[in-house]
Formats: sequence, structure tokens, C-alpha cells
Amino acid sequence: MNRLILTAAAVAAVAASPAVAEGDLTRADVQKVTLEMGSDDNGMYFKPDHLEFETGKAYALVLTNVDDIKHEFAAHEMTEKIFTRKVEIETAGGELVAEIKGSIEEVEVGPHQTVEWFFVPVQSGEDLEMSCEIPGHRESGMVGTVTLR
Ligand SMILES: [Cu+2]
Repeated sequence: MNRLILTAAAVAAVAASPAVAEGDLTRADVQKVTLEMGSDDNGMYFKPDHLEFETGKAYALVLTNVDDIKHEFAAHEMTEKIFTRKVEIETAGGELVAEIKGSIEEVEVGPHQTVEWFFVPVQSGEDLEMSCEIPGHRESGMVGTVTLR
């Protein structure tokens, strides 16, 4: 009997509290930004080669490798200025493989795979470098910039 009363009280308390605090960015609408990684006749590329994000907004950076070899997204200055929520890996069929949480600095993406990096920029920065640090790839053109406004 006591237990039933406690449960009812707990439900009432949850119902009375505001659903989600407005500043709770983990519940905010996530804006998807796709970065394609690949090679063509001119070498290797990031498409687009410049990314822009706004501080205080929640993003999912969709790293899509369309190549037959693996590529990497590394942006060390940028990662000091963002709060990473998670990196999410799914199967081609959309089933969750893994969610990796904590501070992330680089993400390597296998051939024809996609990884989503969820973060919130917390500090601004102009033209921060992004590159693929696999030997030779930067020289082949896998370099670009990221601006956090
Ligand atoms: Cu690469």
C-alpha cells in the first residue's frame, strides 16, 4: 500500500515539472551538416571544403566516405571549442552499432561508411583547419576550414 502511494506521488511530481528546460541542448532540434570525403581526378577532397556552425546550436556532422579507402576527419582546434555529445555508428540498415561519448578529436571513416558526430559549438573561431591526417591525403587536397560563429 505504501509503495502504491509513493509511486502515485512520483508520477504527480513528474507531471507537474516543466517538460524540458529551454536551455537543454540535448533535446534541441539537431541540424545535420554533411561532409563528403572522397577522391576524384584532381586528388582527394572534403566536400564542401568549408564548414560553418553557430555556437549554442546542436549539430550532427554526417561524415560520409564515398571512397574505396578510409579517410579521416581531424580538426584539433575546432574540437577544443565544441562540446561533443556523442559519435554514432549505424549499420547500412539504420541499426545502431555504437554510440561513443566523451571528448573526440578525430574520426576515421571506413570505405563507403557514414558516421555521425553530435556536438554543440561553445566557442567561436575563424577558419580553423580540418584535414585528413592519413599520410599523403592532406597533400592530395584533403584540407579545409571550419568557422564557429
Ligand atoms: Cu583521407
